[in-house]
Amino acid sequence: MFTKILIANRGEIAVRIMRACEELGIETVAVYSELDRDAVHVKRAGEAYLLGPGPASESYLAIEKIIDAVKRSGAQAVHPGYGFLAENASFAAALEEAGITFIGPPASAIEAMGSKTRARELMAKAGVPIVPGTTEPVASIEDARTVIEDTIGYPVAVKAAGGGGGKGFRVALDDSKLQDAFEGAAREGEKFFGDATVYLERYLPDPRHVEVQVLADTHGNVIHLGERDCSVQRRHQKLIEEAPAPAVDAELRARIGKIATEAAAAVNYTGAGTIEGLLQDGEYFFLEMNTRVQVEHCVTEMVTGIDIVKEGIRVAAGEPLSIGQAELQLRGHAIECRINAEDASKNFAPAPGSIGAYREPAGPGVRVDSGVQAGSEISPMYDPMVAKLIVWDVDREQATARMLRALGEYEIGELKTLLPFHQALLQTRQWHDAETCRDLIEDRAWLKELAFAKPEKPAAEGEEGAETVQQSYTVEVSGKRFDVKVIGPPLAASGALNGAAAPGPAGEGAPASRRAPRRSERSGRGGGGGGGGGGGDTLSSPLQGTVLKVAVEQGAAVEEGALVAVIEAMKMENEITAHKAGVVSELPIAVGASVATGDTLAVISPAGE
Ligand code: MV4
Repeated sequence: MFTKILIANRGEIAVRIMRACEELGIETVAVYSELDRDAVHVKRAGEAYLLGPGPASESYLAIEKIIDAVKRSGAQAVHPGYGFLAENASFAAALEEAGITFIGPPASAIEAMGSKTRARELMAKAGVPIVPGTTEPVASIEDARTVIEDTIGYPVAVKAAGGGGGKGFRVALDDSKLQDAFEGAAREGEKFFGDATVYLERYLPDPRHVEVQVLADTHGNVIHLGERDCSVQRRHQKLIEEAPAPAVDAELRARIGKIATEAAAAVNYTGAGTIEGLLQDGEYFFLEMNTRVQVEHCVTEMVTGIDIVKEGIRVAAGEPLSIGQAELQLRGHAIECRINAEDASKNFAPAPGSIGAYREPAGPGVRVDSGVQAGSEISPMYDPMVAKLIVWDVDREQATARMLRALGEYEIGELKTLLPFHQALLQTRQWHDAETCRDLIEDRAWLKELAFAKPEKPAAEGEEGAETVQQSYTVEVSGKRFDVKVIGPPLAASGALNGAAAPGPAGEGAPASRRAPRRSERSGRGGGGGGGGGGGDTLSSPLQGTVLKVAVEQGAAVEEGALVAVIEAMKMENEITAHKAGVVSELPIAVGASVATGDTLAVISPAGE
C-alpha cells in the first residue's frame, strides 16, 4: 500500500479523499492555488504545495507543477478527484512516465471513453445497447440530413464527440431546426474540447438519467454497486441524486448491472467508474462512461456500505477489491442534494461570496461532504458547489423527510445557496411521485417564488409605507420562548438585539432562531424579485463574469423575460433576461468584456419614451 498520496484537487472532494487516506494510514499532500491559501483542504493535509495563481490553467490544471509537487513531497500516487485533470489521458500517461501511480483507470481507457463516438462504437461491438444513432462522426449538415431521413428520424439529438455531461448537446425537433442544432453543437465542441466533430442520436422525449457504479481491479474482478437516478438536473448540472433509482427493480438492476460491467471490461477498466445511461419505458441505453469517481458516489456508499474512494486506492495499489458481487447487498434509500452557491430564483445564477456563520446538520443518517467553514470564500473562479448533503433512511419517503429535516438544520450565513430550492422541491407532488421534475426546474414562476429576501432596510423617503419593515425576534415570556415578527417602523437597535442582520431567505430571517422555515413563512418569500437585480429601468449583472453573447441591440423592443445577454461565470453559461418589457435605451456591454456584480448590463426604458 502507498504511504503518501498527493490529491490533485480542491474543495469537498479533496477532503473526501484525505478522509479515505487517513483511514488507510496513508499520509496526504494537498496542492493549492493562491486563492485557496486558507482553504479547508489545505489545512487538513499533512503537507501542502502552492501551485500558482487562481486560474485553473496556472494551478489545478498545471501538469508540470503538480508532478513537481509529487516529487518534492515523495508521494507515490496521485488522486485526481473529479473535474480538473481527472479525465485527462495525457496527465495519467505523464504520471506513469514519471513512475508515479495515477489513482484511476489506464490512460487507454480514459482515451477510449473520452471520444464519445469511439466509445459508442466500442460499446456497440461489445454488445452494449447504445442510444440509436451514428457511431461515426457526421461531417456535414447534408450528411446529417441523409442519416436522419434514412434511419434516425426526428426529433434528433446532435452531440459533440469530445463532449460529455451535456456540453455540446442540441436537439432538433424537425428539419428547420437542424442547422442551428448542428452548428451549435459543433461550436460548443470546439470551444470546450477543441473538437468540432458531432454525431447524432435519436432524441428520447422523457428518459430518466440512470447510471451504474462499477469497480474493477487488476485481478480481473469487475463488479457493479447498483444504480443511481440523477434525473433532477438543470442545464445538465445534476442537482439531486438518489439510490436506488425509483424506476429500477431487482430484475432491471441485474440487467443494467451486467451491461455496465461488460462496458467496463470492454476497455480493460480499473478503479471506480460510472456507466451513464438513459432509461425509457424499461429500455436501457448506454450514454457515456465517466472514468473517475463522481460527485454523487456518496449515495451508493450509503446504500451499499462500500467506501468507493478506498476501493479505488486499493485497486491502484494492486490489491484485489475487498468485496465480490455475490456479497453485495443494497439497504434502504439515500438522497444527495448539491448545495451550490447559486440563486435558483434568478435562473440559477452563480452567487459567489463569503460564508458568514456556518453550521452543518447532523444526527441519524446524515452525511455532509464539504470543503468549507465559517469565513470561507466561494470564488467565481471555481465550481459553485459548496457542499453535498446526503441522507440515508429505510425508504424513499423517510429519506425525503430526513433530508428536509437536515436542510432545515443547515446554516450557511450570508451566502445564497440552493438550500431553499431543495426544501421547496422535495415538498412537491412531482418529487413525491418520483417524476424527473423537468417541468418544475424550467418553471420561471415557480423558481421566482424562491427569491431571497432583500436585507431589511427602510425604503426611500416619500414612498408609500416607506417606514414599515418586518423584523423577526426571539422573545421569552414567563420563561417560554417565542419567535415573533414585528411589523412597523425600523428599530435602530435591531443590530444589537439580533447580531448583524443576516440577509438570507426570508424563512431564515430570524438569526436568533435557526430552525427550518415553516410552510406559512415560506410564502412570505419573494422580497428579492427575479431577473437581473438593480432598480427601475436598470438591468444590472447578478454575477461577475465574462460576456459571451449580447442578444439584443440598442433601441430594440424587448418583452419581459427575453434573453439580453449570456455571461460565463464559474464555468457556466448564464442567461440574463429582461426584468421588464420596454426598449433597450442603453447597452454598455460587449462580447468578451468582463462585468462585475451590480454593473449595468442594459437600461430598459418604458416603450414610447
Ligand atoms: C439525451 C436525452 C434525450 N435523448 N440524449 C445528456 C447528458 C445528460 N446530462 C442528460 N442528457 C440527455 N441526453 C438523447 N439521445 C436527454 C438528456 C437529458 C436528460 C435525461 C434524463 C433526465 C434528465 C435530463 C435532462 C436534460 C437532458
